[in-house]
Amino acid sequence: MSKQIGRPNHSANAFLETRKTQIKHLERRLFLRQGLSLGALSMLSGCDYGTLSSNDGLDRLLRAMSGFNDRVQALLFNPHRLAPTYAANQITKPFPFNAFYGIDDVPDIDPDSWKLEVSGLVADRTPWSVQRLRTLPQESQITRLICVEGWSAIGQWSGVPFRTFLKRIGADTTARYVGFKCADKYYSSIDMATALHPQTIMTLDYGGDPLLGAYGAPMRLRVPTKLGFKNPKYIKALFVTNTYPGGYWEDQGYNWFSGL
Ligand SMILES: Nc1nc2c(c(=O)[nH]1)N[C@H]1C(S)=C(S)[C@@H](COP(=O)(O)O)O[C@H]1N2
Ligand SMILES: [Mo]
Repeated sequence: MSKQIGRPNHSANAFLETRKTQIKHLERRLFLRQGLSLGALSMLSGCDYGTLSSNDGLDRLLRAMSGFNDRVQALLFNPHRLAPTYAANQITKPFPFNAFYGIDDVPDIDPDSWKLEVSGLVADRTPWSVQRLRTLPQESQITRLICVEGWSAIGQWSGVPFRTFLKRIGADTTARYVGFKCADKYYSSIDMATALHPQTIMTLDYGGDPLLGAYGAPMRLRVPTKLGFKNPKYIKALFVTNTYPGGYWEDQGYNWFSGL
């Protein structure tokens, strides 16, 4: 490597920090303008636009774009901004059901024997029963669930604020992701900032009564700052990790962050 001329060598770290800030600003500008060209994206994502002839190349580019989008959305996410809340008389009745299969195939879980498994970067891996989750502080919210399929509905979900739970199990809240495994083979994951958001709730009740089977009994995550598919139902296990866990729809090309 040739000797650098003209750059003060004491400030390599400061230089890198400035560079990172510049990149953040650039990403933000590009995102706000929504005018990012394919060429610019392929440069940023390290894909060679010139060899974009194969499906494989396109696939890689699209994945890189989505990853890029995730990073920009994570940068823009304001952990203190609350999703809108509504009045009780605005609740949608009946609340719609949605899953990747029909309502006749929803998993039938016995809430009395159900246990939530906890693993990964947490201090306490003891499984949780519904009764024990109910001993933790509960909160209630009336918010809107928005599905990418083009419908939305207002409902009332209550349960344990997820950040209360994460603190209680000694989760490493500097980790990047929380992943979820569901009883119906569905799976998903969220970023830690969203996991710690005050409106992210481990839902046990809907409309003041225990959650019904179709809506994710005995426990589903309610995340009003994200699209519906990032609200896993029938959760049987969760884990804290730095390894990207993906998700059922996310792995089929839906944008992973999907913030609102
Ligand atoms: N376990 C599980 N969770 C899931 C799904 C699913 O198929 N299985 N579908 C997701 C989608 S796409 C949406 S829109 C919401 C629907 O929640 P609802 O049935 O309470 O309306 O659940 C999400 N969580
Ligand atoms: Mo959805």
